[in-house]
Amino acid sequence: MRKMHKFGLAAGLSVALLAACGDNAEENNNAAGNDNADNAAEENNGADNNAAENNAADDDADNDGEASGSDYGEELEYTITGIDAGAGIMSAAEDALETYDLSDWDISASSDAAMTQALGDAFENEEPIIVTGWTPHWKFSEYDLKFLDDPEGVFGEAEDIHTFVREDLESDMPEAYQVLDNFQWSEDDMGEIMVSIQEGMDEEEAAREWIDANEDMVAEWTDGVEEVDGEQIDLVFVAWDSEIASTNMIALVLEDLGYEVSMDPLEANFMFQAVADGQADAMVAAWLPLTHDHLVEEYGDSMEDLGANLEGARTGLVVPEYMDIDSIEDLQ
Ligand code: PBE
Repeated sequence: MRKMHKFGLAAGLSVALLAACGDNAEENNNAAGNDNADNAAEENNGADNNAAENNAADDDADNDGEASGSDYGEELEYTITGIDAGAGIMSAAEDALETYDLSDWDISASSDAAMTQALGDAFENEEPIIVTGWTPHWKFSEYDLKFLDDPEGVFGEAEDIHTFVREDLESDMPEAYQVLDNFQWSEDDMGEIMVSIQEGMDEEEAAREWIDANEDMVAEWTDGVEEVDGEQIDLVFVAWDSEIASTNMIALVLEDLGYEVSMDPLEANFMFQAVADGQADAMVAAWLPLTHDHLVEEYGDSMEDLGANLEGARTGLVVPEYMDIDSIEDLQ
């Protein structure tokens, strides 16, 4: 049986997720109840924009759907839609503002759930939006999106996602250690679980479905590993959709081996700290070499890096295909 919420932070997260869902319903109703798209757009903007900016934005949209980077700036109130403040991609995005001289721009902190919500709202009205984005992520299957070019390489090249375990896990829990050490899958694998969850499947069910469909791969990870008898193992993660998918999946594999698994969502730095302190046993959510570099620098010496469980992930600034910009430089 899986335990959740040991660190008591999940309650706050759930509230944030619920709030995001509530917003969604309200905006959908507005849009649906409105025959005139312009009115709907005006109502959506009205809350925080001034009238002049709304008009400018509407004119662009009405004319030819094209706007230069600076027009997008005004339309977006020079705001990039970010995720949780502790995410590595948020610091990378701040670096990007500096490197590309985008001092007019800000990054708003929210959450993965709120960011994808905003993305959905933008697509509904074909409005511009810039988000901190990454792959693997279901948003790329749901929406036509593109990464903005990053000629200065602020977001780095491809990232790998590493598994880290606490010191002494190998001697304390050799079976779990072996599985975690063997665990390796692809972007598509992770993506399948993410899409199922996005389509409404329960997280654990989506992970189970993937495991059932990929028995051979799972059998490689557990090859020769002895079953255990209800030993407790604590996994930590951050509630990014990618990590929700991977952590649920590996938790089930460990449960199938006989472990009692707890899964606790934390902020990124607390996730690293928990493993470094030995409060938690493992996490499968460290993005390297760049995204979590500062956290590995701080905590890496006190834990064990079991290497990449997924190769070829990517982070950056992401926009709808219908936007007429291709590079972060276009925002200048
Ligand atoms: N992410 C997803 C994380 C790592 C996993 C890119 C949002 C981050 O930025 O820290």
